[in-house]
Amino acid sequence: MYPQSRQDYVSISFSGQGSGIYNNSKQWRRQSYWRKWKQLSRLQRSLILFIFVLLFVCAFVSYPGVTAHIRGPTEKEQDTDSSIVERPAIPHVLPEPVVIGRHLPPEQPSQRKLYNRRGPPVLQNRLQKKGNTSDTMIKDKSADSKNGGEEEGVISRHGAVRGQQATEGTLENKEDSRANEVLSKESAIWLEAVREAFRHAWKGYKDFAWGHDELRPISKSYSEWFGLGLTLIDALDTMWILGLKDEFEEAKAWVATELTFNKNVDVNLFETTIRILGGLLSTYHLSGDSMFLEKAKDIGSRLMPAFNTPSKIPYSDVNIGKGTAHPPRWTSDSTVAEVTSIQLEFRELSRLTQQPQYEAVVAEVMKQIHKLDGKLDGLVPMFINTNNGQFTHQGIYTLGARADSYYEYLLKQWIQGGKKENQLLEDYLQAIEGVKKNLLQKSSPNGFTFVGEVSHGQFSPKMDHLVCFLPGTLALGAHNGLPADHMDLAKKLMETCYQMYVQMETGLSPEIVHFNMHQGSTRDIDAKLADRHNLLRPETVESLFYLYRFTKDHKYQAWGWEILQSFNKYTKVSSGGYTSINNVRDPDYPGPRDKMESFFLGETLKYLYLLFSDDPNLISLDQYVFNTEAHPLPIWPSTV
Ligand code: DMJ
Repeated sequence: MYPQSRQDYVSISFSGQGSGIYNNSKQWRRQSYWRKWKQLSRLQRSLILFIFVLLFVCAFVSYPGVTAHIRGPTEKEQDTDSSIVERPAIPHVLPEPVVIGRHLPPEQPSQRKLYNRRGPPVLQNRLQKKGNTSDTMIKDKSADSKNGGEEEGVISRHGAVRGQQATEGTLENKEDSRANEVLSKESAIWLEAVREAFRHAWKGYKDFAWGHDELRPISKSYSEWFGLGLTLIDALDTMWILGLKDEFEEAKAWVATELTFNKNVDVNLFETTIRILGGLLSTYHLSGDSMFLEKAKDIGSRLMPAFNTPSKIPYSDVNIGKGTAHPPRWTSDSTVAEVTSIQLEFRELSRLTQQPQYEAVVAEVMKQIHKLDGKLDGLVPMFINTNNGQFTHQGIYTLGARADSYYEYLLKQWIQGGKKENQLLEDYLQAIEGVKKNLLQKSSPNGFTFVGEVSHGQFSPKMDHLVCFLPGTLALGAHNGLPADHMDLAKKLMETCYQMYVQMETGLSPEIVHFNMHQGSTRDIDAKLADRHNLLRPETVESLFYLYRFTKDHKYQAWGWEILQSFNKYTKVSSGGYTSINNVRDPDYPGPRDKMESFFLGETLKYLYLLFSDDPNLISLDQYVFNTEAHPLPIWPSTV
């Protein structure tokens, strides 16, 4: 039933001639223009005609698509052998701003492929010119082997790098500055796309999980891990960095008034340190608000009972209300990565509070691990016993789960402390040599360099997505004066991590991949059924951020842009939030897992934002060091 009668509609009618009839009205208007034209003097008519002709000529001359045919190729557009070089044109119009969720990339499959897989058109042009697209890289690799391993791919194969540069110089510069201009506009679009993604994720958290640990976006509910508002705290400094002031203020009010650590709850020492203590400390530094420092002191002191063990290697779990600690029920072991990736935060807490006990307990752990037997060329096993302080379950060496951030924190502690603690540096350098010697291999058919695992002397071509922190860490080391070949390796591994995304049907990486190494393989990367989930992890975009900061090579931004779009396409939940998925190889049914991990806001979106920003002072890597949960902590000022 209509709520109102049809007579209630407002009807618009034209009065006078032709009213209400579209055709008649047009005819009437035409007649009236003609009458007016005839009323003009001859001079007036000539003047109007002249202006029309002038406008037409200007438009014709300034339209490059038309004049290019007339002008023909310029000198600079010709190669030395006079054949016309195909230059991708810089588009006159920027791609339509991608407001996530409302304007997805063009729907035509061909366009979508270009846009999604290679970045926006301007970037593609620039990458193609530099021979930087992924396709070109694969082609280059085969060309390289034919060419005795020339590094420069397409250009150097012609042996004309210098000559070509000389003849193309001016045009290159013009194109470069124009491309840079367009790129900086695009970068503004990308930054806004990250903000939009954050707002969308935050909306879900706010609507359905406010003050709880994690959002369950599909069931519009939440899950509790420690019951400490984990996502909210993990996201604080991201909001600060993204400039989301209202969201930040609202979250800050919750921390000030609702957050309490006086709770009878078991928390994991490592997770609480990196996400909560790290998040509070970094937000204190960025905002200058001492409330965050007070909260950090509170949680820091409540975590200390974890270190009361026979060996001084901490237990995994602490009851922050009761002040008791214990290992997991089934073992007295702790994980090596966990006990060696709490140092940045505890050291900073000591520096800020002038209370040495925090630094002392974590330094003791490093000292013991430094001396332990059971390493393989600097590589550590995955478990350590809290009673006797010895490695257990020996024989498995990985840069993935349970060992990963041990390596990251060796380097980062050294940087945090002003590059003076040589033992940390030596352990790091030795470990990287250990990686090169024992874990590095190349895949077939495309020769991607990857980091596998060793299990009781056997190499396994398995790599966790977690390992993708390594390119960024290697690049950070090289930036801080470590050997240049660390940067070379970082670039190769970065390409591999990108391939882990791009070779999957959803454009998202699985949790674990297996590389093919035998001749005749048709694809480099496989993912077992049980390993095909994606938890919205940050490691690849984290490394892209470092690689872009240090090289300024825009292909890293383009790769990050593709990844963001894949997250938007396959993990975004319309009512708010993003979800982990079960199967990155099934674009028709990726299988939502109904969980948004706190690190999606704490790390993934933060690193994407920093990757797209061209401001090297937005968390300068010479002033800050990121903890393993992407919370920036200051590099200590030199005391000498
Ligand atoms: C985060 O909690 C940290 O980055 C940690 O080092 C590894 N796991 C997650 C993200 O994947």
